[in-house]
Amino acid sequence: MTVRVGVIGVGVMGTDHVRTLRTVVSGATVTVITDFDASRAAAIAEEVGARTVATAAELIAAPDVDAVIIASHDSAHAEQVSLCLDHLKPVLCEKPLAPTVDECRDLVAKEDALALAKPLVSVGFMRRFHHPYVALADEVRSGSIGIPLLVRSSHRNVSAYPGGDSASTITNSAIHEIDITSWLLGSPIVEVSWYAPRSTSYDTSRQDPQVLLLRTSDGALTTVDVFVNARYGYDVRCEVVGETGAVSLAPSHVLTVDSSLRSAATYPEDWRPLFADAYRRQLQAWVESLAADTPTPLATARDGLRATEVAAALIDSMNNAGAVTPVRNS
Ligand code: ISE
Repeated sequence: MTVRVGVIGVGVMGTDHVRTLRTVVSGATVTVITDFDASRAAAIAEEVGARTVATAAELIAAPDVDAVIIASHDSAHAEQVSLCLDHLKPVLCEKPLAPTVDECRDLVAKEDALALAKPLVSVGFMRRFHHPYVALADEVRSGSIGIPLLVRSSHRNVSAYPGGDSASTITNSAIHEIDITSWLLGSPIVEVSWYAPRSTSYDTSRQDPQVLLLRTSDGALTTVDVFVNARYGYDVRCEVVGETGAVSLAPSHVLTVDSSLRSAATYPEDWRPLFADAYRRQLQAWVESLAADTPTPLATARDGLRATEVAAALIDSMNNAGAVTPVRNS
């Protein structure tokens, strides 16, 4: 069976998903595309032999769409996922599931009320499919570094999307660190606090960088620095420090150039080269689960809700002078 996929939103990520499905994922074909920019939708549709429709609602209802990918603006996710649930269509929604806890809670409740044998909603926390993170998690679970005590993570982008603010740094970028921290440690985040150094002059629309402290229920403490206008390159770091050792991701370099008595590392400009294989593996796993009618191996709507609950606690802390803030679970 070939899974016929409709893609909502063909900006940076949606276009990447369309091309990944077309070139390196088996068992799926992109049949329908929509974007608020009709010419952008038409160009990518022509590239892969898909058709376009004017709205997300039309795409979700289309008879030649078996499953939907949502890569639209974060603020549109909740409404579009909800429509997929109305039509009983499996959906892979890019992170965050939605920027607010209320929206995520409603989606989880709506999916639960359908009482289906398998969830329809998957969330694109693709780092769970990134081989180095999987190896890091395996090493931690093997016990080789003893009980984990500290995690030190960094998330750096070259420049932020226009139109964001300090809260969207958390709901759009740091949300990856939130999900991967509890996934790596196998322990939920129960308490957070937010800190700010002097802010970069390159972006006056938000506090940047931000420093986040995440305490998991196992007692480990994670520090995250998230800097979305770091200029020098796309860079993700993670080290887990345990009682008897430490383990960390290899650097995010795509190249190291040795020349003229110097060694220079080259960073990617954004996350796509670094996580290309993770996106491929995530899409392949999703398509295979749909074809085999087995439960999604991706993050679920409830995982999306948990991450947004932590993001909400961080935003509360940000608005309360960095107060230590418990994570409220729905
Ligand atoms: C973007 O949406 C992503 O998902 C990237 O992985 C992340 O690094 C970036 O900060 C986000 O804006």
